[in-house]
Amino acid sequence: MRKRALATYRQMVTAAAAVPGPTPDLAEQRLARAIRELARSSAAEPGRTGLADTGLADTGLADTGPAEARPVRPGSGLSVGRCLDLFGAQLASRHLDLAARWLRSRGIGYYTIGSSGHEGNAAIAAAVRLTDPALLHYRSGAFYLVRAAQATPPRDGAADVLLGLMAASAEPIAGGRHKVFGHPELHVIPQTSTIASHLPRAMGLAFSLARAAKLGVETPWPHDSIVVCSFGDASVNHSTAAGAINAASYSAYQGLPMPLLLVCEDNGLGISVRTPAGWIETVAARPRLKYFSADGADLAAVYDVAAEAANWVRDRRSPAFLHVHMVRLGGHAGTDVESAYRSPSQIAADTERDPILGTARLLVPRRPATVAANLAARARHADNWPRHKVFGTQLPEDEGPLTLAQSINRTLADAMADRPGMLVFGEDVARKGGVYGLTKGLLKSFGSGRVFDSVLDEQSILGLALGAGLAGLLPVPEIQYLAYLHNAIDQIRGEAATLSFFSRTQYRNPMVLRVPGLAYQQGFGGHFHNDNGLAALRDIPGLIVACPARPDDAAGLLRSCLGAAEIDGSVSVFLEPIALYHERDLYEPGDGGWLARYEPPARWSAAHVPLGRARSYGRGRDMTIISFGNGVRMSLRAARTLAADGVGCRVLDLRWLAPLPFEDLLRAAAATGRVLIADETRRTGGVSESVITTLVDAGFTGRMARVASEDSFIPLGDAASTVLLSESDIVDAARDLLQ
Ligand SMILES: Cc1ncc(C[n+]2csc(CCOP(=O)(O)OP(=O)(O)O)c2C)c(N)n1
Repeated sequence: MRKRALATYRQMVTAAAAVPGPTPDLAEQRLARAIRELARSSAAEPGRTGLADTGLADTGLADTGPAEARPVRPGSGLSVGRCLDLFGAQLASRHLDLAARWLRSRGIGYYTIGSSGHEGNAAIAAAVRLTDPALLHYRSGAFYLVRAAQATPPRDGAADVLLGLMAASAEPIAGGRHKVFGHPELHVIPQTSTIASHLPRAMGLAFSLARAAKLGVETPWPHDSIVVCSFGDASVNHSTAAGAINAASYSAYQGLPMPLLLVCEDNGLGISVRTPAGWIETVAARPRLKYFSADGADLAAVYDVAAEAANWVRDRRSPAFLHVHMVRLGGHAGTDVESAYRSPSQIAADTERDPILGTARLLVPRRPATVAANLAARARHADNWPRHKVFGTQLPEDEGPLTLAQSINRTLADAMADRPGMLVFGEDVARKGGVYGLTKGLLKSFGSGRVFDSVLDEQSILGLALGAGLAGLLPVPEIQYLAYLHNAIDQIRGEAATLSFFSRTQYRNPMVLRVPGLAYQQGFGGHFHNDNGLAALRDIPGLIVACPARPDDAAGLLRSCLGAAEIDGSVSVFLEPIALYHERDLYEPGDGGWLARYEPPARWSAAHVPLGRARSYGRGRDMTIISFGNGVRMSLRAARTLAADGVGCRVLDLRWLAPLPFEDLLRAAAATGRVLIADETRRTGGVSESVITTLVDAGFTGRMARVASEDSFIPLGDAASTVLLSESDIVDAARDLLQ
């Protein structure tokens, strides 16, 4: 999939670079140069430009053959193959928006109003005919690209658009006079930037197509054409739109033919002004104007509804109003500072409805459920579980506050009670119940067929898990200490993480690997029992690394990892901070601040910890301390010390170390503009390197500092504290950062 997207993009830029022109003018020369650069940068580092990296795994759907003819969703008229083509157009349109800003930043592009968030209009182009005249909204990049591809021979629509952005004289419709979507061969009639001013003409054209046919006068369009006219939601209030909609309805009411498909691309905003909820529906509620609506993030729905609406207009020669719910991504235009009038949560909510991701989800096979839905379904069946057989008369939710170790133990037991195929195995996990008691009682409850001591060989433990996952079981192996994972890590790197990738998702080996690790065991055990190196895990593509700090998070994170394994075949490493296993207190001895109650099944869905969501403590406005694992408790204690100095901190527990919780991280950093990362892993190759890089890449301009453990193995005895991050390191660094 990604390859295909990249190919589309490269094709697009190479073709644009080769746009012919008898005497290339300066703009064209600049364009060619700009595009060559763009092509080079995107080819070299697609992720860095943000142009081609959709974060999608290869789905295997790029195959040709019968699979492409199947509906992309049962009951939809959109085939997989067509959907892939439209997805290419959607991506190319998004790239064009990015290219517009890129060109602008170099002073060689002159227009940055984009189509981002509106790419669902690709399906509208697919649902009507090439020969249906179209008068388009200025966010119709994807529509235009689909149309261009429909021409014989296909046109390179991306090149047309790029030339328009650069005001090049070779631009095919306006000759560089303005950036418009238009081309006679594509039957796209160009529009000016005066919003809604094209609606009266569209109405007039629909009327005239029918009238010309009646009069026996030839037009450039077949007699059964329909007119497609798209516009924004704020634009419907303009008197030109109101007049045209009224005239269309009025004509139809009188029984006159009016083959007009009005398409309102509703993103809820007109620059900064919100369209009241329900307003568009009232505008469209006109006599003889048939109303249709679709979710613009759902390409199959847009296609099906647009096809139905187009057929309705074509067959009856009567107007229809297609209301498509879009989002606007990246502001109104390149110059627009959206944060001045929209809250971060509103902006973030729109990104959740990104149509590109919507199409990607459509194309990714075997996505029957989300982890949240999986949890909700399990909660519904909770009454039927043999929970009392496992827990006796006292269910874990009635036990009172639990430690991290107890919480993990109860979560494992609950998960096993509900999943007959779940296995727990590793060194000493069965009879002994684990070195730290984490698997205590499981053998008794579930028997030796499901809970067993393995051979003393980490490679075999992981091999067993790989085979179990392949066979349809849900393996939850344990590697006794993080340091001992390394002698077998290729089973994770070279086998577990790659099977799905190299088999194009035809095979998978779901697994949740529990690994007690990290340091702070008061000098006991030295490096091999205090390993704080995670780089080897964080570097494995697709591997999920979860690290709970608190008992309640441990339960939520573990359930999410199990759910992801079941649903997606994910491989997760569940890294348990040994030093926090039996910790009870946060600030003072006996305060019980590090204990938490166990959630009953009915609350699992509400207490769900989605992959990629961090946890925030406090609302201080002076500084954000970002941490994980043992660092969370130290940071909370440091925050209390700093509060006594009058410094307000908030603490962010990353919880997920791979992939990092990108958006929560940025939000927490932006909330104070001052970030301290408290990282118990090593300064080199540790987690804080990635956190800093993430912030820098995202354009965070506030102050940043980090404290981490030394680049050292961890010695025995008191010497351990000389290399490990300490609470006082955090307090000192915070004070320095405030200077
Ligand atoms: C007649 C007219 N008045 C003002 C403008 C300035 N303007 C450009 S876009 C826009 C908002 C249009 O919003 P909407 O119709 O919802 O489309 P969207 O940009 O949200 O897709 C305005 C006010 C214009 N182009 N034309």
